[in-house]
Amino acid sequence: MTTTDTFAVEAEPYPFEFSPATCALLIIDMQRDFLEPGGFGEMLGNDVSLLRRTIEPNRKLLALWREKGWQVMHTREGHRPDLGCLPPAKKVRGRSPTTIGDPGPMGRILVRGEAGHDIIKELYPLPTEPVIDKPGKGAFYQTDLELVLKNRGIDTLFVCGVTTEVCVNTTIREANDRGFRCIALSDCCASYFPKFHEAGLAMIKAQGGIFGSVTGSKALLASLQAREAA
Ligand code: TIU
Repeated sequence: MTTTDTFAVEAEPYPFEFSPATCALLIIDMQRDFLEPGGFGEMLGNDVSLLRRTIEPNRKLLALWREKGWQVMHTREGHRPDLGCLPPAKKVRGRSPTTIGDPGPMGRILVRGEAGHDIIKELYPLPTEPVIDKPGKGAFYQTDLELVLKNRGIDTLFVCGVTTEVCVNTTIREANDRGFRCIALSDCCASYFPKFHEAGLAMIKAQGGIFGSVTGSKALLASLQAREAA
């Protein structure tokens, strides 16, 4: 691969071209707190099993990205142990008897360093893969993600993770405003509400791809294989 190599994948609303040298796989918040019982997701009243279908396609895509030597980054939503970065308005939202910072079966809920805050073992980051800790839903707010992307020469993001309409959507909107090209991988994203997953993807790709593009991991893998066979 040279830095000028370009690829294309079938996508909506039109084929998406990218150069591996300037793209990154950005995996959003695939944390135990969202995907396993006893964490933040369940505390909010959600059925966390609805997100688990994303694990296998993410695992396959991550394996391919690593094999090719392309760039990978991960994010985690969570707060400092002293809760200094937790807005009071976020702490009380949901009116749950247990809230962010309180003890749970996987440690203090949504707190950095606790078991529940960690990324699930199937997608565990390598030491060379930046992990961006974010206090909010968007991965750019109060983080150094933009600086890391700039320093690594990245202009295009393949975005996966949970949940589609919350942290994935917010991050893609933030990235789009900062001039990054985004494509969401539909089967690698999920919501606790299937209709919100569909709506979240529809909002990205509507109006000529107002925030970005959408494809599936199978289409992406197929296009890469076809390219190799050519
Ligand atoms: N609740 C919900 O759907 N999502 C979040 O709170 N955070 C993320 O999406 N990561």
